[in-house]
Amino acid sequence: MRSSPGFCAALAAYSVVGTAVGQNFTASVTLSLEDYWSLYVGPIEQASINTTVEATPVPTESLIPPPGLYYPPFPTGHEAPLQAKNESWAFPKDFKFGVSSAAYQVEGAAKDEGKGPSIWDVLSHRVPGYITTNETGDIANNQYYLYKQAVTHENKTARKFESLWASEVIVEYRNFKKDIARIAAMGVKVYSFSISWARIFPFGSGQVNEQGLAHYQDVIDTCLEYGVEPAITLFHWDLPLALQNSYGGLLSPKFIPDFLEYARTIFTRFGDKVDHFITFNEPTVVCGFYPLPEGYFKASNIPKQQQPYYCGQNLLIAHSQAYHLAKSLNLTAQITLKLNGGYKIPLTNSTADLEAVQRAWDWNEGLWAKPIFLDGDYPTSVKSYVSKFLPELTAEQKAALNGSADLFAHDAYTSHFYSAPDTGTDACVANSSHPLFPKCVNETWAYPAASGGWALGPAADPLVPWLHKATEWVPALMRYIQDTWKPRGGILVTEFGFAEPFEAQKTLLPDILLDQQRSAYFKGFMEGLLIAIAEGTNVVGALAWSLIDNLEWTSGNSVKFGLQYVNYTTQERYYKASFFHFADVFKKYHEQ
Ligand code: PNW
Repeated sequence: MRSSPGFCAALAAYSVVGTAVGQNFTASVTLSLEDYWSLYVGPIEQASINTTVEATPVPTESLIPPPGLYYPPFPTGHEAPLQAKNESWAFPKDFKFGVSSAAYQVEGAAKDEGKGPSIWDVLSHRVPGYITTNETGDIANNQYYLYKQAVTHENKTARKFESLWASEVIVEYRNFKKDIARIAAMGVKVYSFSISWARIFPFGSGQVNEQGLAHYQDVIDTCLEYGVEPAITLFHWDLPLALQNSYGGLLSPKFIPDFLEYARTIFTRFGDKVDHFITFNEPTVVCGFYPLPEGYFKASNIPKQQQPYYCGQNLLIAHSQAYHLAKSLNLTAQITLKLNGGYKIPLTNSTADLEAVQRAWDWNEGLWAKPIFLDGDYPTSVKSYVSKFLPELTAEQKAALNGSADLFAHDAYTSHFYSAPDTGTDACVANSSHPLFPKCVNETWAYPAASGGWALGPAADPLVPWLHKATEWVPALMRYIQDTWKPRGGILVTEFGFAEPFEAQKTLLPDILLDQQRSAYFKGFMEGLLIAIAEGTNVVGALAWSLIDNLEWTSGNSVKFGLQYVNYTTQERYYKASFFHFADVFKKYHEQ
């Protein structure tokens, strides 16, 4: 379809869809990448820094640890404490201790160096209120240009912090912006980030954009230079727009070969330098974005209620094929996908609520985990619904799915209570107009009125209603995953984090940086993992969300998940107290 080699000049024939609700027309036109941007997205904001920064160091002052928590922090074992260091706790030597981010949330440079538009460029620019603050990822943290820090040198003044906060050598940190150096400075071992598919294939498939590949090559090399392991997610929701417009994106099986070609490109270029590839981030969430808002993308005739499951089946098949592709290319990296969800607690001891808990596992984790880790097929309750409309998975597809993950990667933020619908599960399952259909479970974070109606833990920011600190349930969650899906490579917690309440409303830097609730969350969560490990669960790593404040999808910048604050005027980064506390527990309990 495209004729010329350079992307600026590349032309493509695309089906154009109406941009207003009710305006459905189709026409075939020939568009340059520039035209494609103008038609579907419009003008893109530019950051003031729009070339990759040169090295300048970051100040030592930014590495001074915060005062203690209002309760004892992890003791070293040397003080005379009320709480001794727990000698039966340890993170194994090769534990993956890291921080995470995702391309659209941090990169900015939305239209630079040959990148094509993704569906998130449209959602942010064209769909009023889809991001409640009407912000965009045009500039975000400008990480596309600010990731880099050249080789640093030892600084004597900084050395006094060495035993406290840095594992190797503390370097000079005069520059506030360089993301990878700041990861290394905290003694963090892994940086988990995602690649923007539309930077590699501006139209999702077809010709490769070498500039995009060169960028990630340098990000990976910079990580390695700093002793930080890159862990790469191929797809963290920013689908190339052209794939949505030409065939409905993940709703179509045409998605599978395109994803595979993208995966092949990444595996061949970077496979020798990366130990962990994650194919998809949170299938439950990304498939839950379907149906997309009407009028902005190619319309689909798949019933809205069924769209998440069409997406799901294509995603599963694409994942399993990418897994086997990686193996056929002799990659030594571990390959998996990231699921999400918490421990599921029955609201009451009734049989109906216990059944609801099982349904909740089946519909949230099981529909991905059972085929991949157990037997190639959906849980019974899911299958009895999806078999009404989806093509049955073939024997070959099931065989490819079964065993297609080297470890269980899980985004394990919180936990919830589950109960059966008031009308009973069967009545809901039989009624597609029931508001809880097809999952047919109630979810809440509050104990029943008979138990006082308390929240199961302190609430995060009110704009993140799904999130409470429920870290007491972490050992149970880890145990459940291990016992149920028996992952051969153990469990990697790929995201966990907390939106400090009202943080976005704070204006004074010292107040922003002392994020007490997030610190308590990380302390509790890491304790939960230590307990799980001590009890014999194979937890192999923990990657905190997030490296940095970033664009929180539909909430924009109105909620903050960062371990670092970002001043969006200057793009300066500052460590929050929670980052120190997160690093502290690892230092004290990591086996040397
Ligand atoms: C993750 N839930 O999404 C995403 O991977 C990140 O990109 C995002 O910024 C982060 O969590 C914080 O929201 C989730 O409803 C979305 O349980 C929803 C849920 C969990 C994770």
